[in-house]
Amino acid sequence: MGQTRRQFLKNMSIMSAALSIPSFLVAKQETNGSNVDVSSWKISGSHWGAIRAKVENGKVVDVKAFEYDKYPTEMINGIKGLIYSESRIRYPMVRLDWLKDRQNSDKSKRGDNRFVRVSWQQAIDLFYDELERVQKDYGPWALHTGLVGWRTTGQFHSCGNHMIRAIAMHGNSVGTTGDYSTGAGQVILPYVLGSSEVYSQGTSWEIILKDSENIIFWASDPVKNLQVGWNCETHEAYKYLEELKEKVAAKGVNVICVDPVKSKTKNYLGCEQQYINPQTDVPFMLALAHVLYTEKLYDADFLDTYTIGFEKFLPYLLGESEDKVAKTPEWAEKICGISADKIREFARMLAGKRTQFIFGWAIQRQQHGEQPYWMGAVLASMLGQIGLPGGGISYAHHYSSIGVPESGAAMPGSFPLNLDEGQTPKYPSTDYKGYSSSIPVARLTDALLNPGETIDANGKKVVYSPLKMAIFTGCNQWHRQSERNKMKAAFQKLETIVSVNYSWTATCRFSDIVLPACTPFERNDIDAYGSYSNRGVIAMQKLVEPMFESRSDFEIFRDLCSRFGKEKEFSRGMDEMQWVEQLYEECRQANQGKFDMPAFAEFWEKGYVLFPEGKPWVRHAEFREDPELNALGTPSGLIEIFSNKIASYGYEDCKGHPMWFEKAERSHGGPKSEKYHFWLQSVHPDKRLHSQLCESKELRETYTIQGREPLFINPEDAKNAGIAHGDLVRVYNDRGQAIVGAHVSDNFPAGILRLQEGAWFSPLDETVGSIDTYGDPNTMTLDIGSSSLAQAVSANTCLVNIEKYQGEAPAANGFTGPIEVTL
Ligand SMILES: Nc1nc2c(c(=O)[nH]1)N[C@H]1C(S)=C(S)[C@@H](COP(=O)(O)OP(=O)(O)OC[C@H]3O[C@@H](n4cnc5c(=O)[nH]c(N)nc54)[C@H](O)[C@@H]3O)O[C@H]1N2
Ligand SMILES: Nc1nc2c(c(=O)[nH]1)N[C@H]1C(S)=C(S)[C@@H](COP(=O)(O)OP(=O)(O)OC[C@H]3O[C@@H](n4cnc5c(=O)[nH]c(N)nc54)[C@H](O)[C@@H]3O)O[C@H]1N2
Ligand SMILES: [Mo]
Repeated sequence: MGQTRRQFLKNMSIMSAALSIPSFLVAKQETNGSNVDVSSWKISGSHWGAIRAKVENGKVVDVKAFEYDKYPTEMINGIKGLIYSESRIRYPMVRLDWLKDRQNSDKSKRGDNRFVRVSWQQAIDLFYDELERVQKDYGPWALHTGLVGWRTTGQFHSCGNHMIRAIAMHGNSVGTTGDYSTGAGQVILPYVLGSSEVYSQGTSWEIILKDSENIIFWASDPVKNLQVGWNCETHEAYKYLEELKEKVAAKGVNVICVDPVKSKTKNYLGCEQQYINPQTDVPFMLALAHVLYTEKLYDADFLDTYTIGFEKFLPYLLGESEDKVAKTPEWAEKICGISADKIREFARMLAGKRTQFIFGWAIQRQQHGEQPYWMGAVLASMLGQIGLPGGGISYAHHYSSIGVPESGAAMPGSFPLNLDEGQTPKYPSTDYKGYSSSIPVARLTDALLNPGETIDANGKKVVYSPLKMAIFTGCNQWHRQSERNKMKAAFQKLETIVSVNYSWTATCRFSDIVLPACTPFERNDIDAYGSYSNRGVIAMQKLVEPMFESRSDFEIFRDLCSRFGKEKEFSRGMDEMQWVEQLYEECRQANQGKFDMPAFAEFWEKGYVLFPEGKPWVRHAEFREDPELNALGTPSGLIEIFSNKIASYGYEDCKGHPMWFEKAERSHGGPKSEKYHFWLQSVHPDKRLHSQLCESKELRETYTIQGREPLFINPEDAKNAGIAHGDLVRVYNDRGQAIVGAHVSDNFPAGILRLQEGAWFSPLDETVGSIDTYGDPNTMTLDIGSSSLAQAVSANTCLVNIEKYQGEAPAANGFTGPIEVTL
């Protein structure tokens, strides 16, 4: 994910120093540095923003927001707890059974958490021996490496890059394609709009605030999700959300959240709510299109000039194609739960005014997740406002302050991911024996379980290889992937698993060799300030020395390379500070004549450089102006309502135009809803970044219930199940079960439950089926590909049941690290 996102990052403002802190974001006023002189405090950066830290006697004693961050997040209150967490990996550890029998170990014992402490020397030797064995006995098809996780910020210590480059120095491996975030969206949208859209800069908030009459937040919760960013987050977008709130209060704009639940954004803005049954956005959109068409409210000129294929979609819409079902409001209401009258009213409202659609990503993280995005583009095309100020469609305004104009400044590059020109691996073989050299990222469990099997993916065939060894770093596989019990079985196919992390996650527990990395607060680095706005460059100054025996990923992988004589090739003979300085200097040179940057020493001392804000901008405006000169990247250069290319693949589950496909399981009368009564949504957590910061005890204790992850539940549903706020609940389906704490809230309608992703998987024991004692939703989510096209994660297609937890509950066991044993 980092690499694709980085490609879009190019450009950025002097920020106003006035400090006003909206209470919705920060729990404690003290997190901002307004009333303390923090200029002598060290500076660092994170996904949660830039920080100032006070260090005394080698210990971080206080953390505050960077003085230019006007909207800091409460998550920075978790940083101390992260550095000093009881989950820290202290020493290199090797799983007991693996240490005894190596690749022939009893794999069913993986996850029993019994580990032996070893020296660094021994650990790296074991790691290297395994690489040698796998390349010699098998080949590149037997080794899995993946790098799309949310490793911490910092351009030099981008740990996935260290891992990929070091392993590439040794030999080739099976990598991944796509990511968990936008797996379906990034595959479908290039066919429709000619670019991935999801990681592209969007129309500036300033313009949306000025020109939009309707703003539709569709499955989008920016107030919650803008707390974090891919690079060091600036939180600048909140300024515009604050203005939007004022405009809503003054009735100057019509804002509607289309969402099965009341989101943080809806509650913050005080805007309208359009409830919708989960996973049924496509029927609602089809019915809106039907109204626009039959009432002649659509823009025929726009369709003629800027799109192709509407005429091939129309028979489906009108019920004149194979299925003979007209997609009328009366048809849709039974599925999506919005009355036919309301649908008509909604369509007329959209057409009458300048309308900006803002889509989030959770609706493409479901089965057939390609469809709502494609149908959204069709709807926006029918309204004819794509490319106009305050109109059209966005797929990313909840992400990394997209919509804040780019400064235009160059940002620092990163430690190289690939080999340098002329460098060759020790084992250069590229003979994959007919197997694929990469797999769609969310299909790993399937690949392990079905070696030799061929699947469809985006017009190609992927052949799974019999993987023998896997390396995980900067990601938490046992958080991000669905279906734990399936994983428990699948991982037994691997002979050796290596994990590098600073915290003892479930992924470490289910590994064989575990290496302790240090946190970003224990090393020096440099980062972009603002992932898209390119507002500046921030120093990440080492706050404290690496804890216990931890080392930076750079040192770990350099050490590995030294085992096969490629240490210098890996590091280019430079150390940490030489790299950081070089990345800064290259950036300074790229900006010369355009943006002033001080010499490195001055920058490092001060800790940051800020650039002036860029100019507001309208997405797709150039295309609208001249669709020939500024053609889209689709085969026709136009918006493709019908895609000949997708049609040519002949897939049953993704055809030539957007369609409604029933889900494998769906609440509110859909498949399996008679057996399992609740839809489980596993959205992104409010007070964490996925599984990061879950280990931070103080922060965790601000939301857990009896030490468990909160299960958000409607008051009526809770009452009917005999559950009170604060009770322990068993949540379960055929795939798994977990103990969680009931958080009763009327933000959630009947039949809908929320368990936030990233809750640390804490199984009672290693056996398949044992209960998760903390509340990871991926214990229960469904592991299927979105469709033959994207093969993306489908975690939001998930039904469960609940019951009050009876008897004494076992303690949540995931946060205390390994059980240390001796051989
Ligand atoms: N049910 C459900 N599942 C989901 C989702 C969902 O919506 N619902 N969302 C999906 C999405 S969009 C995403 S992006 C994924 C996220 O999945 P991940 O990216 O795997 O999630 P993180 O918890 O951020 O894991 C990052 C891990 O890297 C470690 N780490 C951080 N910095 C460093 C470092 O410098 N060195 C090393 N060695 N390790 C480091 C952290 O300790 C942490 O364990 O989850 C996916 N899973
Ligand atoms: N605080 C915080 N912010 C984050 C992250 C984090 O972990 N924590 N992670 C970052 C990352 S990696 C990513 S990928 C993005 C994720 O961004 P998204 O995937 O957009 O975020 P979610 O919070 O999962 O879901 C957003 C909204 O979609 C709604 N929704 C779910 N299913 C449906 C549906 O069927 N129909 C409709 N209409 N709405 C639905 C949910 O109720 C929720 O309000 O967030 C980023 N920001
Ligand atoms: Mo993501």
